[in-house]
Amino acid sequence: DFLLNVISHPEFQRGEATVKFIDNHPELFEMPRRLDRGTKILRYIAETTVNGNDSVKKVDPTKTFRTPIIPSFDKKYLESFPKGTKDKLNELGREEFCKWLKEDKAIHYTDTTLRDAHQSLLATRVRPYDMLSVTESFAKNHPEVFSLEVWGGATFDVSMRFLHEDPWERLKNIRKAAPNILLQMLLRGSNAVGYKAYPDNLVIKFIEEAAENGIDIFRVFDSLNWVDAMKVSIKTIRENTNALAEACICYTGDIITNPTGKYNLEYYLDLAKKLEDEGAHILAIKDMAGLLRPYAAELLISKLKETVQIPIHLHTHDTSSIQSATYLKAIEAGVDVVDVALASMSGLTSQPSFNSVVAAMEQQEREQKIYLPKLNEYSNYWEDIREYYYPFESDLKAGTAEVYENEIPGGQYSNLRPQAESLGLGDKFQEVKKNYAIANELFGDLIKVTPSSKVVGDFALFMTANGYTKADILEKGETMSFPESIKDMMRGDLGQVQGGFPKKIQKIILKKEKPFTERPNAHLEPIDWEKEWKEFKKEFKNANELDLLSYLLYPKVFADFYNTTQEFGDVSILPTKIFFYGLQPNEEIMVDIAEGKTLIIKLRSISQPDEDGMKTVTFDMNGQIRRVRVLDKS
Ligand code: 3PY
Ligand code: ZN
Repeated sequence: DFLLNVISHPEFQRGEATVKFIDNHPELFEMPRRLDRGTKILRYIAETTVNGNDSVKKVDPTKTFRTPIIPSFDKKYLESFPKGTKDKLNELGREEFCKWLKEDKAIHYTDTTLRDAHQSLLATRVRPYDMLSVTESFAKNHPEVFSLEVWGGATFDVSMRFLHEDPWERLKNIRKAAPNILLQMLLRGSNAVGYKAYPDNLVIKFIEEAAENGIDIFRVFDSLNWVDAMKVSIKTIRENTNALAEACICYTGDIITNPTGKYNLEYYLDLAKKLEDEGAHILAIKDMAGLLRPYAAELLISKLKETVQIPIHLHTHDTSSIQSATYLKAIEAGVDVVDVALASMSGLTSQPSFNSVVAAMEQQEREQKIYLPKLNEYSNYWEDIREYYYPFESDLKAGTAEVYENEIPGGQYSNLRPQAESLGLGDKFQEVKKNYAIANELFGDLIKVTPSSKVVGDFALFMTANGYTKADILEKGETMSFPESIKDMMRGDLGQVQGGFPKKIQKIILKKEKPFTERPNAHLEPIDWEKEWKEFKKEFKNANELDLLSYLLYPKVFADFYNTTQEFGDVSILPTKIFFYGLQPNEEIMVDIAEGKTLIIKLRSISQPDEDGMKTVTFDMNGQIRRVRVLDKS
């Protein structure tokens, strides 16, 4: 093992390892302690069986699950993959690829099932275990899909924080399972995959590594539509990687019913032109709250087509339930790609249904030929998988036109209620939504998307919890102390907004503090890589260079994840049902802990707690009795 550590070390691979290498990297030469993965994973199962999974609030003990069926694929693709968009990009290069995309008459689809769909429906909890079971089959049956959105947004954080998994491993494994289709991620510009600005050289390194490990399309946005904050990302993608830079205009308001408002048609056309001038390969319309109504889409897309030369990719959320009509209008107006999710993972706060849009387009001029019965099998797979995640379902049952008033993004909508509940405001959710709109007005009508949407949400909760009205804030705000996130935004930590923040509210919130006016990243010390790496390795001996990036983005979350992994091993190998709910008495599972090494684990019994509150959990593991003692926390 240690030899492998040495030869896979980046310095060694770059051929920079000199005789000093051994002195500089003593950690690589420590003989690894014999890790008993079996024991570690048993400890996780015992712990979860006795105490449950920390992040699962309500468990239904009567819940049963179906066995998901993985759709079959043609035997001729046993060893190989049919050619897809990834092959096309490799063949044509970026410029020609974009030309092809723009000229191709057929409408193209991005499948968001593995990222935004579950971020918006299931609190981002879908595990790679369930993705990887089906991705190879999907890539073999549906190479005509334009791209798979699989990474970024909240997945990076949630992967470590709640799933105890390495986000980089997720990416690498999906890449392997779908080498023929473009993989796409959502990048929050200068906030990367976090909630605040990071030093430029961290964002740059993050992009380089994301591309290196599998990302082909970076969808870049800024939470205030501030182009300055997106420049570093766009330039890095163009110059340091072979990936496509897809830059976003985040859509809010309504260009038809409010044509003279702040976010009018001219505003978007101007923004789109700027992004094209910055070097975007593709323009995305990121309609994070699902506010782009059908006729507005027709108007916006047809005008954008006259304004920019690059292909246009439309993203929306179906919170109102009318967004497939928006897609039809957009398709008629010439949009090149639309974002959809497999039927059972679509609708409401997620994207419109892939399957139904495909059906709607059958035999129409812009049809993309996709074999619908097969596509439906994947929806069935996810319908069964989705059941494992039932504690994370939101209780939104039908589309709502209220979203046009509150403008809450899809991903936030399903999160805001549990957040309100956790603050004891469960009964006041209607008020929270109203206050969300009021907070937005107070801040001067913002683009609301992570992280600016979080600030507006925090303020809405703050107002609701304290019973404050708009007038209270404006008249008595001088004496109030506000949540940190609000102060950060007013100070300029998320960047600048068109026309600036309203002076009055800025003063009320910041009191005597002076806001700044340039990019937040400009204030941040660049990362000193050598120094950081050395310090990092002192604390996290088994970590690698990608882990350092995870740590720099999320220090505390990474440390917790690292420690959990040291204690329980790699929990990504556990089936989802076991990961969340543990084992039932006499239930037996097979766990592949390494290539060709399978554990057969059966739960035999759980004792009553002893006087120290410890329970003994008894398993059969590959025919041997194993006991694990667990503190009963109930
Ligand atoms: C994210 O930033 O995670 C989003 O999905 C924003 O829409
Ligand atoms: Zn989205």
